[in-house]
Amino acid sequence: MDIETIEKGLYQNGGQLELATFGMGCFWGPEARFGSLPGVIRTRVGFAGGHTASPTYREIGDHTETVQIEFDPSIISYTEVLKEFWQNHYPNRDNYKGRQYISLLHYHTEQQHRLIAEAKKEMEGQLRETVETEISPFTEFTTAEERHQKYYLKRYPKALEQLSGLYQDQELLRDSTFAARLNGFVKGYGTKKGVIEELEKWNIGRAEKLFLIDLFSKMKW
Ligand code: MHO
Repeated sequence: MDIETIEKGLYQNGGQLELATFGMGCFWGPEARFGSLPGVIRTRVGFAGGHTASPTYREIGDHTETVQIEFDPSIISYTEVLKEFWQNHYPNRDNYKGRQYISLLHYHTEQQHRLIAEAKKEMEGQLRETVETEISPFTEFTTAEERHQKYYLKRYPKALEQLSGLYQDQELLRDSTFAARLNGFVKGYGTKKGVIEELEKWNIGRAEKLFLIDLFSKMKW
């Protein structure tokens, strides 16, 4: 069974997926955090927000480490994404490495822009200070090197071996919802029971669902 076919039902839900792009420090952690959320279909890490050409991890230029997610807004709203964003990093800390780790929000639509303004006001009320997140329209996202994608899951080579039938190449692993959940799980977001309960709700075939649940339940880490 290949993962693309299995997961197709998840995003051909009749609805449209939405993009969100943001930086909140080293991108490994937030990729895992957002990857664990129901409604988040894909996560990728990369570089955005700067002007220098072809950023890489070593030559990041004036770009910022960012996470880009695709989500199903009928399951998780952009406002909920923003809440998760601001409640899980301190947006006003001193940045010791130029722009690499700044708090950054790129909006993809005018509606996102408005929702950011609302959520920011609320966050400022909670923090009792001005939120210094850089807010600007999305322009470009450069995907980071493979070794940075699903970073925590890649710390478990034994698990990767058990997954190798599903993921014949690295791009399939990077773009998979199941891999995003596993990456969140190994980082400590959510429980085994929670992941299984969510898989139960996935809009995919019964056999495919049982296959994934079985694989996850029996996984040797
Ligand atoms: N934890 C790393 C940062 C990696 S993150 C992808 C470090 O302490 O250098 O920037």
